[in-house]
Amino acid sequence: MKSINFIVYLVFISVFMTSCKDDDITVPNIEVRDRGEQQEADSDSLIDYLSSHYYNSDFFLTGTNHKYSDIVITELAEGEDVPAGHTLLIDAVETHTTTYEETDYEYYVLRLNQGGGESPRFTDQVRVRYEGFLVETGVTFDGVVTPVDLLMQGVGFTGGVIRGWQLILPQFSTSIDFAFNNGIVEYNNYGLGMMFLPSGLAYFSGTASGTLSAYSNLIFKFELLQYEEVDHDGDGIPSYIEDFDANLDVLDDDTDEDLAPNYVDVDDDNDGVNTLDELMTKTYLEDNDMMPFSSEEDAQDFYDNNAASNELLVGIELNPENSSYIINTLIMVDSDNNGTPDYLQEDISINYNDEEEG
Ligand SMILES: [Ca+2]
Ligand SMILES: [Ca+2]
Ligand SMILES: [Ca+2]
Ligand SMILES: [Ca+2]
Repeated sequence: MKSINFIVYLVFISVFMTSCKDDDITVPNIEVRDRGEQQEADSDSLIDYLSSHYYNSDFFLTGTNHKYSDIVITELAEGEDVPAGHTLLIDAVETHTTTYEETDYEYYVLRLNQGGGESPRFTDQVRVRYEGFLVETGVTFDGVVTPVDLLMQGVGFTGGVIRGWQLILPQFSTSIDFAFNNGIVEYNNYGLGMMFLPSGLAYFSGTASGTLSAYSNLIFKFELLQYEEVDHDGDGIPSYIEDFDANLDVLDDDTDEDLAPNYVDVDDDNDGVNTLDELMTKTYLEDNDMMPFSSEEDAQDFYDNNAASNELLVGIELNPENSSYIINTLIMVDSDNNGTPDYLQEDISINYNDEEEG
């Protein structure tokens, strides 16, 4: 199921909101540790955990709709063999590496179901169910039974998830579809897994809640149910594309160096024409054989097979006049063909929404 609805966050007020709450909370003096040294200790602790705990692997051999609560983790007792139908975590997890805050990290993923839908980008909003617990004590510190929508990329102090989630959820896919059963949404074939995170990809020296101490290594069981593409500044360019250097960080892309990163900048090249006006709108009423789109799926298929690489899907909507479907897109025009689209090039300022010029 393709997510075609953009979510637009108008963030200009919240960007400048400071977190007033900080004044109300007594923040203990937390020693700021070296990330590299902390990672060495965290890596040992995670490997210890994965080598001494097993899960009910046979349960997940068939079926695509298991719950995160079906995952049972058990500590291996002294001298015990892993029971039949179970697998030691260290023999089942994928090991991934990443560099974050100039530190090399390893994190681990247990992939129980990939999911039949599409994968979110690190800037999108995800609908998840999850439970988080501590490597050290096994104590649950966070979790939801009812699906919750989370904005993965925050703005200022608003929204955002830990780095581990930004890295791992895009490696899974959402549900392929869903049905209503007695008023309850039942998702079908969604991403299901676990993640094992060093503190440096979690809260590091900060904390999320009272039960969580600084420098905690965290484990999450999760279900990735749905996602929606997010365009934080509503300028027509989805936020993941505003990560222009594609390094999975939107904070270091600021074309016009006005200190507002592109993903929260409505005029990315500061040429006086808003980004949205530097994009050309395009509408498809019918396919190449001049047949109107009779269904949303037809229209989506046409877009998937025919869209140009500089073309963004805005939406597919019903044409009330003839009950066919219309595809609306935006073109990131590059007038001088120099590889830089107009909206990022200060010396080109064509306004496609201005009828005088357009
Ligand atoms: Ca945008
Ligand atoms: Ca922008
Ligand atoms: Ca501009
Ligand atoms: Ca150009």
